[in-house]
Amino acid sequence: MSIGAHERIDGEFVRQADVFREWISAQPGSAYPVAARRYHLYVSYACPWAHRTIIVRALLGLEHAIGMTVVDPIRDERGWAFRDGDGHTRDPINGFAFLREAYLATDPSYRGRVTVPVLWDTQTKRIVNNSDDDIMRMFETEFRPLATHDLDLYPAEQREAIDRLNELLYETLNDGVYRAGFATAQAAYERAAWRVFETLDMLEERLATRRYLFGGQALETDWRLFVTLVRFDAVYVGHFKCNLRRIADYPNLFGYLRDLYQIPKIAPTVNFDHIKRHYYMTHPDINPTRIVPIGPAQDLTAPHGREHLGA
Ligand SMILES: N[C@@H](CCC(=O)N[C@@H](CS)C(=O)NCC(=O)O)C(=O)O
Repeated sequence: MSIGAHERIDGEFVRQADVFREWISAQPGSAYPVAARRYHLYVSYACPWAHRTIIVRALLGLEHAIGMTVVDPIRDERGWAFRDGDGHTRDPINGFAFLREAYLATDPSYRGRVTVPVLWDTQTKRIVNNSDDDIMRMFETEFRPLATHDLDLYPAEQREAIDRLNELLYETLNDGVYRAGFATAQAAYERAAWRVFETLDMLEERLATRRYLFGGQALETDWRLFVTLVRFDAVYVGHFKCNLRRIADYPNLFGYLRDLYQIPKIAPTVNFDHIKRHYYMTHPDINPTRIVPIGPAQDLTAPHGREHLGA
């Protein structure tokens, strides 16, 4: 299957671990020093993990310091490709035709999956990091001096709580929807799908009294959650069979999704055309006809009514 990773145990989907995990740092003597215009981000608007890095770059106003190139959402057996099209372009940095070339330039013996996001170093001409967790954190912390918008998405006093909730959300929801969608056995699917909704139910309650997950300001965890919520009704309900409820059926979660969507600079990072075409057209085992559904009819710009919920 041409999906995101993977061995399978009992019909269960297991995501490949990230391979390149070098750290860009402001520390003197760092092999990868923080510098404007040295690093370049290769992303897909379709991919939730890449989407997180796009969001953090935008929120901090790092666009001037870190370039970004978007791949074609349609991926065939050759993998992610750079082509001119609606919302995606050729690679202006290296002239690569395929993202695979970045992986092979970094490690000629690389045989793993070629995934987005990728943070490329234009100086050493190799991938520094291909983990969305690391890339987000480096942008949030190491690159903060270069940010044009001063924003702390990972406040020191909340780090433990953030890390804890991130882990639960990743296991049950961010990756949980994939475990449901890519399961090849009924039991594995059901296990994953029930957990998705247990977590959504828990979040619905949590967001009844708090505007964002940790109070009055959206932090890293909110954005990690957002990328899954924004794809949920458009893709995960149908394509991944997570159809117990839609986000639109959860009043608090749906309001919260609209609230986050309406934060300045976020809406342009959400490309439903790329999202829908990518999932429905590049998982032939799940959707062999490659037909892209017309819905849902949803207005994320409608009033969210959550301003009164403070901390
Ligand atoms: N763990 C990775 C996940 C990245 C990932 O799995 N990306 C998917 C797209 S959503 C991908 O590029 N898959 C390509 C493939 O498996 O061929 C991260 O931290 O960024």
